[in-house]
Amino acid sequence: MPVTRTAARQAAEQYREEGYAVLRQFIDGDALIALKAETDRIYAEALKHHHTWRHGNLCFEILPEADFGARYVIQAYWISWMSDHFEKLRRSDDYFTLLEPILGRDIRQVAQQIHWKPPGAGLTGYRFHQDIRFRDSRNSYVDIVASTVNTGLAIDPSTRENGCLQVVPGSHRSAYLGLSDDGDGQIMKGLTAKDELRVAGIDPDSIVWLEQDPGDIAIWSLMTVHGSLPNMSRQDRAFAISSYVNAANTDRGEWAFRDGVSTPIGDTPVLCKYEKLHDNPDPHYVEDRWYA
Ligand SMILES: O=C(O)CCC(=O)C(=O)O
Ligand SMILES: [Fe+2]
Repeated sequence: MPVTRTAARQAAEQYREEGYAVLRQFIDGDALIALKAETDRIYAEALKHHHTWRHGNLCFEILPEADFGARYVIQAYWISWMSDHFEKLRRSDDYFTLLEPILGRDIRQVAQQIHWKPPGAGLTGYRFHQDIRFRDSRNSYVDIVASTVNTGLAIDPSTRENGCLQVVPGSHRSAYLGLSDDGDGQIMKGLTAKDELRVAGIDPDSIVWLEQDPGDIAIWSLMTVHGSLPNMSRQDRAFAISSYVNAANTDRGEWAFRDGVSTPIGDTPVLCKYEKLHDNPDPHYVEDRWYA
């Protein structure tokens, strides 16, 4: 069933009030089955690489067997470059219906990711943070917070056991809190201590666990405090994250909608949020062992 404008308006309203919302059954039926099959295909393709691999904006983040006993894929970036399915999904009518009440009719996309939490992989949690920490080039945007919305589509069930998203309602009104910036700032290493939240003025009891059935989509802002635990179950959690920006306020990102019209990616990748795109646009391995 297509997303209704009423449901999208309600989600936008909750997003403005609380900093997040969930729209249930954003994708269902055969479309959901096809999405799951395509996600499995991408995982298998990524798993052919022994280490993290990059080509333009396309990237597979690999945990190598040398360090983890088995090889795991934990993230893929900009799969539009290898998947016609995801290329069409990111600029589908349903996404436009969801985004228009928040961003208007001219929309670019600066992030397209799948996150997996393969059972046994260990490093599959995301400490609490605000996504603005991942926007290095803030000068490339006017009013970056109001111009951006992040979306997370559950492909597998996303549950307490396998590390669903957790959000702090109302935190989108706060300043940047510096959560998880200590040490090397890697958000996938370790867990957030409750005291770290308290020191930042957040009551750990206010955290909302956003369980999602496959096809449910969550939205949150660049300032909304959120995180997720590592997978403690035998069920993987594939989750498709896309970040969209009001195109009037940036020249970053791939076009998604021009005056509401779905717009495909061009022949070459454009600068999104990966700053080093033009340094080495050819296929290459990245062996930085950030997890060590
Ligand atoms: O996949 C998740 O659970 C959350 C990921 C996240 O918050 C991020 O990548 O910024
Ligand atoms: Fe995040």
